[in-house]
Amino acid sequence: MTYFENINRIQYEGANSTNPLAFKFYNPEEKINGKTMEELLRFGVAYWHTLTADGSDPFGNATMIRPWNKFQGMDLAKARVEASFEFFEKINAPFFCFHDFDIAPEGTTLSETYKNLDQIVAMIKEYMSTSKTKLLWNTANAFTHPRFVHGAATSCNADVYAYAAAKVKKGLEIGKELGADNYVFWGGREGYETLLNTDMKLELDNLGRFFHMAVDYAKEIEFTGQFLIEPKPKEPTTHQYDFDVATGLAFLQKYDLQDDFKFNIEANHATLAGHTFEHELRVARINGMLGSVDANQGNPLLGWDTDEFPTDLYTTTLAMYEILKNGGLGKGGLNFDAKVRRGSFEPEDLFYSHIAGMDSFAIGLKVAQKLIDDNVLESLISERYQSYTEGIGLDIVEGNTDLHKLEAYALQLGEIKNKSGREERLKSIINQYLINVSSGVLV
Ligand code: XLS
Ligand code: NI
Ligand code: NI
Repeated sequence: MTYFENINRIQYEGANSTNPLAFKFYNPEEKINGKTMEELLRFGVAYWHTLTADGSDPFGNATMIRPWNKFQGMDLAKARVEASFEFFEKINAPFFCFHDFDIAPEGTTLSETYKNLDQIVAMIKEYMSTSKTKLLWNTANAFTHPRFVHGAATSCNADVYAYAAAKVKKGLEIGKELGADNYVFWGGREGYETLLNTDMKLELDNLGRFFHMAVDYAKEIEFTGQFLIEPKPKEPTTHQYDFDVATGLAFLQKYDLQDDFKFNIEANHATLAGHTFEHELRVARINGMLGSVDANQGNPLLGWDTDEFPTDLYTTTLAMYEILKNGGLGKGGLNFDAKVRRGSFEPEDLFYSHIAGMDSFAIGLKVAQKLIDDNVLESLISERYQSYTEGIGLDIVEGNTDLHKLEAYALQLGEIKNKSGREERLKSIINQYLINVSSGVLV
């Protein structure tokens, strides 16, 4: 059966194309610094937003018109698999991602849930054998069902903890079966509402133990995917434990997990934490912890996770700058953890949204590469920190000084002179590159 009847495979047609169902900038085969755009960008489709979500929100019912909605239960799950691989093929997606809950309905018992999952996983495996689309990551949904009301690996209820552990165990088996490149932990309800009823230390210690058990099990079954933590500061809980990359890193270091994990950084979670997307990428990068990306954007006027498709070119450029400086994403990718707006309810909106996101990151990639090739930011930055390359600055960097020496040096200083940071000049240079590179003036 065909689900997207009137849509053919999306092709690259170039910047002047007026065909809404074509890529204008994302040319998968085009090489940037020796690698194809497809290899560098590693786009992924998020199953939950694209196949499973229905457009309902706290104030209104489902709006999405989806050709597979005529089915129910396991038939619906199977129809979604068929539709998903048609979509992956037509949008030319190299990867996809899912939660257990997105692909198969929960049964009345855990063993029934496993059975449902096994059937769908077998079907996905079959489709994958003839598709180029691979599994970027999977994860366990331990936040939707009422049993997770007080959390999962940080629940006050040990039975819930055990149940969540079982879901992760199954998730790792599924990841291995489908050859996932990564396994993600987003702390859905791992956080708290009020300290009045919370043993924060026990919850965090339990979370540390939980991750150690996951690492041990992955070794036991020889699952070789990269483990990723996806930070988020709030929503659904008021205080999410994995607030941002810096908080997550301190947690991993405290529990001696830093060598087994990296981060999956979501743009909208960064801005909810009061950071820019590129800040989170930078913190991860300079600590060797940049694993993968949930590519979306928030709405600056709203205080929650709106998960919009990424279209802000300034942000995609600065994000790709960090990713290129990181030497790429390794096993990670750019997963569109993004949903069409509730008003964009027709099936073809799924194509328009992915095209918008893929083109926006393709522009970001090209502009970032050009900024790096021309040494634009780095040359200004090295000039700015020039004082650390000689004299007292070099002594500081090389660890050859102490407070006595620095005091003696400071006492003989005359008036200290600083230089301008040139922020506005830099922003206008980035604008110039954005316009010139995307219009083909600078190649
Ligand atoms: C929710 C998260 C979630 C994770 C996967 O805000 O972004 O979708 O990516 O559990
Ligand atoms: Ni996400
Ligand atoms: Ni999110």
